[in-house]
Amino acid sequence: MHLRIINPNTTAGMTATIGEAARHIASPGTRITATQPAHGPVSIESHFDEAISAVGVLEEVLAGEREDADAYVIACFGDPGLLAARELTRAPVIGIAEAAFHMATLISTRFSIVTTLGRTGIIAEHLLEQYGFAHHCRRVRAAEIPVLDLEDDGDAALTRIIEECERARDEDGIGAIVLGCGGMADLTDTISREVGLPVVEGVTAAVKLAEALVGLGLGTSKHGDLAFPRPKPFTGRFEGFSNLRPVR
Ligand code: 5HY
Repeated sequence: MHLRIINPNTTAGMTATIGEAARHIASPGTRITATQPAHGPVSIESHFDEAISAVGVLEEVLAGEREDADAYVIACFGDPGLLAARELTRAPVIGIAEAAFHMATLISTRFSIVTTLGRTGIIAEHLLEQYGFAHHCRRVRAAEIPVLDLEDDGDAALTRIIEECERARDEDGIGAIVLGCGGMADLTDTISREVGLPVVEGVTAAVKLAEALVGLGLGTSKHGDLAFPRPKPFTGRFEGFSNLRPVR
């Protein structure tokens, strides 16, 4: 199968980290394309960043439709554009937050999230409510590191993340930790070893869920709200979205 993993921010180094983690965990028959939008924020750390990045996610899904992608992963912990992306394809589209929440509840009754900046914690809280996992999550914590510190100052960022994970382990009454950033995709084993708890990371969780859905012959339902968007003119910078038709 062909899996298109979309890093919604425009930092190619983070896309490479995400792609490498995905390829490491993917089954032999899974071909991974890791990509990011040509336009958008270099990192996603606010509601504004999320909103802008969603357009790039949708453009990447449309590109994937032309390249016969069998499934998509949206590799940002805010799952930007997830439902809109599902409207554009019959393939499965999985957000890394949703994937991580599902996986965490299969191995523990309670988990905490450790993300980057505290100001984005509300986005994870909204997703927990939206997806129905709020009562499983004890706390959304933050290492208080800018997202790109994961690329630019990795050792110091890792230390901060481990310290917050240790506080979660000791204070939150949990059985597992969810990492709250696509840029943490390569840190799972190190953190789990240091902290002594199972660590669930969204990119790798989403890759395995995508493989499972494709293997089961399941894709995005076109009955109801995730049907293809009604074709219509779009104006200005979005003129290219005019009269969209399903590619397949
Ligand atoms: C992410 N931002 O996964 C989120 C992390 C966050 O650029 N990639 C980003 O804090 O929401």
